[in-house]
Amino acid sequence: MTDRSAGPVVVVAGALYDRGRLLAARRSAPAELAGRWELPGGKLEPGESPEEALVRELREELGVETETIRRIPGEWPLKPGYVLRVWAARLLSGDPEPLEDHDELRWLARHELDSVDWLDQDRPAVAEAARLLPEV
Ligand code: 9L3
Ligand code: MG
Repeated sequence: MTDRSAGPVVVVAGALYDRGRLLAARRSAPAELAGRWELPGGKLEPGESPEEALVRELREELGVETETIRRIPGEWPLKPGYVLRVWAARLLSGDPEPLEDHDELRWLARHELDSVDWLDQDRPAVAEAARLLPEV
């Protein structure tokens, strides 16, 4: 049984910015989420800080090295017992590729953010993350 005594399971996601765009990733699994778009990331492992977890997840899923910049304010419920928290991040090296859990990636400018079918839970997080994008 999952020990929830320390609070909800934290899922960290990255608002990864490059040249005025935000990275969107299309999930390939599990079946009920496949085809929907998200800010990439995953669950914290024991002993990790959220920032460490995010850098690891982005390395595993996208094959890139990143650094976190700051937390995007807010916290969004996922399934019961899970919450989503988002950090702004920037690329240090590499070109993101959908190595694990995704089958397509897109860099979206502010005016393109509505062009993909975001996971419901990611929509408010993306709206908050969009505030750091240039106006045009
Ligand atoms: N989730 C939702 N939005 C996100 C991320 C990274 C994750 N931006 C949800 C999907 C899964 C759970 O959190 O139900 C764990 O994510 P993962 O470890 O499968 O990426
Ligand atoms: Mg993931």
